Amino acid sequence: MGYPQKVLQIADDIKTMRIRGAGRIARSAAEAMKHAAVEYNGNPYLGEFKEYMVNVAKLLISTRPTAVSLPNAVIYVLRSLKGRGSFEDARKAVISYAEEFIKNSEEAVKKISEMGAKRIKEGSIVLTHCHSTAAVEVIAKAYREGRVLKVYNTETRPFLQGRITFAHLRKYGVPVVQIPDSAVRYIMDEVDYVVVGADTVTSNGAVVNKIGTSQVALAARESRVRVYVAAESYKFSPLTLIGELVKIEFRDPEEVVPHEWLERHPGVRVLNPVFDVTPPEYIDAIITEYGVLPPQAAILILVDKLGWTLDSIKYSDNILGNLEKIIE
Ligand code: RUB
Repeated sequence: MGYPQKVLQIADDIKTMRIRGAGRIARSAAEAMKHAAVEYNGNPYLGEFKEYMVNVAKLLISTRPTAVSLPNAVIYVLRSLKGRGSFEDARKAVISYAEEFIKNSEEAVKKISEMGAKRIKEGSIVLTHCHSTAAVEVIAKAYREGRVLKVYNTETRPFLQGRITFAHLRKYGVPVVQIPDSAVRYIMDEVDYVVVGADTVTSNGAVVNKIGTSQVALAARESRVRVYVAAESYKFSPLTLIGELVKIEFRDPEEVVPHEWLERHPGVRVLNPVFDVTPPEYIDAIITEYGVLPPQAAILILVDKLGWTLDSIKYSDNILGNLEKIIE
């Protein structure tokens, strides 16, 4: 059985980065799961429906490898199938869990903006990198409260997500100064806070975010500038509790250099890693919807708030290969 057009479109939009940013990716994936359930036109048998939903989940999870928000959102919705007695009951459960995930996710960003803004002192200069909805919302709220004077915003090569951040901050009326990524250290003496988002937070508080974030954090540390990470709880990775490493995505060299340049230099190697890891020592706090935490307390979100235990991480090292187990 094929998948609804809208599901295929969302999967393709995530892969090609028309939908991007870990939070938006997660919400769109939940939306796709909902659509898959609404538009299911196979046999009305529970077993068949479950198999179909697992396949949709696999398709969505395979689109991008780094942001854990994607499998976390899909698995949240897939879990709704556990213990269902009938096809109709299962279909309704998928729809309501997907809606619940999206609503909770939007509320989490709002709470983060409120708590995060309070951490910024009046009259501050903030630097941000890439485009993070959670970080932008913290900065915009802080600006409305008179805490932010100006934002330095990196262009974020090679994909230039900084231009999206620029547009959002401008829409909120925040004074923004665009800088190339290479100007971060030059400007850092003027900066009071770095505020960035996260694609994945590991159980030891390391933050995986857009390539260059770790360089920004390094420069901030040298200048004793505070680094805040705005991250909803579904950015925390349960598999890192059992020592899994986060897979860093590498994208097309043509995002870095033009096609003609590559043709003129046959055999040239161009690397395009799109995320990097900032260790917990370089982060002052992670702002979540459950509160502002030192990065070393990341494990509390996974265990206390999300309820993970070592025993419950049964799908271990290969999520894609073990999704069926989640709904047994
Ligand atoms: C986006 C990126 C963002 C995080 C957090 O990378 O690294 O900082 O995803 O964003 P890409 P948000 O553009 O490659 O998806 O706070 O919006 O979830």
